[in-house]
Amino acid sequence: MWNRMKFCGLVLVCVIGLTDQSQAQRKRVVVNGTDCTQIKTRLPQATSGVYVIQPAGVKYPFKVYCEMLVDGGWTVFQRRTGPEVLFDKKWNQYKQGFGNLKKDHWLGLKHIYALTKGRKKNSTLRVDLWDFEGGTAFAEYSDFRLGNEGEAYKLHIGAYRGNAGDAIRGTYAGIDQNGFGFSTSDKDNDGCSPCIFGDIAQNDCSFSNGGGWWFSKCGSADLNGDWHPAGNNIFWSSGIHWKTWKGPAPYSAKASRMMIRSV
Ligand SMILES: [Ca+2]
Repeated sequence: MWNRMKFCGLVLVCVIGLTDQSQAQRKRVVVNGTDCTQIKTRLPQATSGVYVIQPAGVKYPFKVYCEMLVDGGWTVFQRRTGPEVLFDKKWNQYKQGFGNLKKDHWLGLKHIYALTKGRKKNSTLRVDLWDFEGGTAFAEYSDFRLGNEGEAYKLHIGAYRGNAGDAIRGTYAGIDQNGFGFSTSDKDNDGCSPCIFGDIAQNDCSFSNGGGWWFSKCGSADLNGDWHPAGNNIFWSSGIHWKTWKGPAPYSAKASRMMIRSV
C-alpha cells in the first residue's frame, strides 16, 4: 500500500485505486451455485468439500461444506465430532456462524435462513447421529425453514421420517420445538418463565442444556450442548442429546451432523 501511495499525487486517486482493487478482488470470487443441491445436480461427479454458494436474494456469497451423497447434494450447517470447537456461544456467534467448515462448525442462523427462505423454496432437513458403540441413526424432516431474525429464527419442520425418533416434537406432549424461536444464553425464547420439572424451577434452557437451540420448555433435542468423551457421556444435562434415540438417562452422542437438501 505504501508503495502505491508514493506514486499517487493525490490522496483521492489512491483511495479510488484501492477501492477499485477491492471490488476487483470481490468479483474474482467464483460462486459454485445457489446451494449444494444445485451444484450436485449440475455436476453429478462433484465430490464432498467446501464450495462457495449464493442463495437467491443474498447479497454476498459464502462458503459451506457440501456432503455430496447419492441422493443429492446436502448443505451442512452443523457438525460435532469432538471437544475442539466450543458451542457455548452467544446470539451473535450463532447468527454469524463459527468453527471450521471442514471439521466442527455451525454455519450461522442467517445463512440457514437464507438457504430456506422464499415461497418457492422447499428444503429437507437431515440429522445424522453416531454413538460410541458403533451405531448410527437419522431423522429427516420435510418443509424445513426458519423465520427471520425478528422472529428469532423460529423453527419450522414438516413430516418426520427416520430411525432416531422425532426428538424435535419431543418424548412427551407440550415440549414440541417446532414453532419455537432460537435461544442462546443471552437471548431467551425458551417458553420457561419458569418451567417446573419435579422440584426444579427452570428459567433458562440454554444455560442448563448448553449452547444455542430452538428450546421449548426445554424439549428433547439439543445437538449444540457440551461434547463428552466415551465412557463419560451419560447423565450430563448439557450434551449432544436426541432423547427419542437414547434414554431414559441423557446420552450424549459421539458425533452429529445437520444438513439441508433443497427440493
Ligand atoms: Ca426462559
